[in-house]
Amino acid sequence: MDSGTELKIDVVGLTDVGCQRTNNEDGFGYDLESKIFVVCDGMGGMAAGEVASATAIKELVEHFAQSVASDATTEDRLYRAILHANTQVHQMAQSSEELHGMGTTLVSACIDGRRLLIGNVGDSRAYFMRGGVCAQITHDHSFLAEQVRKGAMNLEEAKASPLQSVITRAVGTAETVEPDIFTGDLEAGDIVLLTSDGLTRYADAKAIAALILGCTNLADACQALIDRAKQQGAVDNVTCLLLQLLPADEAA
Ligand SMILES: [Mn+2]
Repeated sequence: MDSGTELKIDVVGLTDVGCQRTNNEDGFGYDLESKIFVVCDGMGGMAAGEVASATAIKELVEHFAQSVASDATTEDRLYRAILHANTQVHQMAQSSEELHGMGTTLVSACIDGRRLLIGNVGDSRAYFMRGGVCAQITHDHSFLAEQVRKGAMNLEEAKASPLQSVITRAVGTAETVEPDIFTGDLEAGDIVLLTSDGLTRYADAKAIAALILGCTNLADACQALIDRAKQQGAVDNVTCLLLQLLPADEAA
């Protein structure tokens, strides 16, 4: 097809409290007009985790949408929107005793023509799938993933460690934050998954690909991913946001 043709975007997001927790600190959000998509996994006492994730989602999406008129590159707009979300969550955390110390992971995708940009902080992940093959794009900002990357631990040791949820970067816990930004090119048919650790502790890239390929539409695929985590006990909240790029004339 003509590579200049704009791709249409199909999107489905689902979040589930899981099988053990009583509250859901995960969340997702998007704005199809400005083509920004985000999943956050909040942490903090009482309801603070929910406040952190909801605030980060709202502030990121709004800031990114409002910056569309600026001269900044899309990379810069995404980067600044993450820093803005960090500032807002951090200021709110400082403003009350109950919210003190709250924070959230953040994984965000934006689509700029035929380019995909991913920005992340923490251990929520982005995966990319083309031609039935799924690969993790982001690098977890977690103690165990960093030990493995440094060669100080192997994957088996990391899997057996009790330190599964120790993250090394978060949105809102400090005045500043350093997101990673990844970019790639998009083709019709490509699928992007943004997801919290509530899924990835139960499904690797291969399992994710198999589940998505076993479904005939994006909504069923999103539900199948959530169901996989729940069938295995879902000790944590589970959130999945799936995007698929479609040729303009095939969009639903
Ligand atoms: Mn989680």
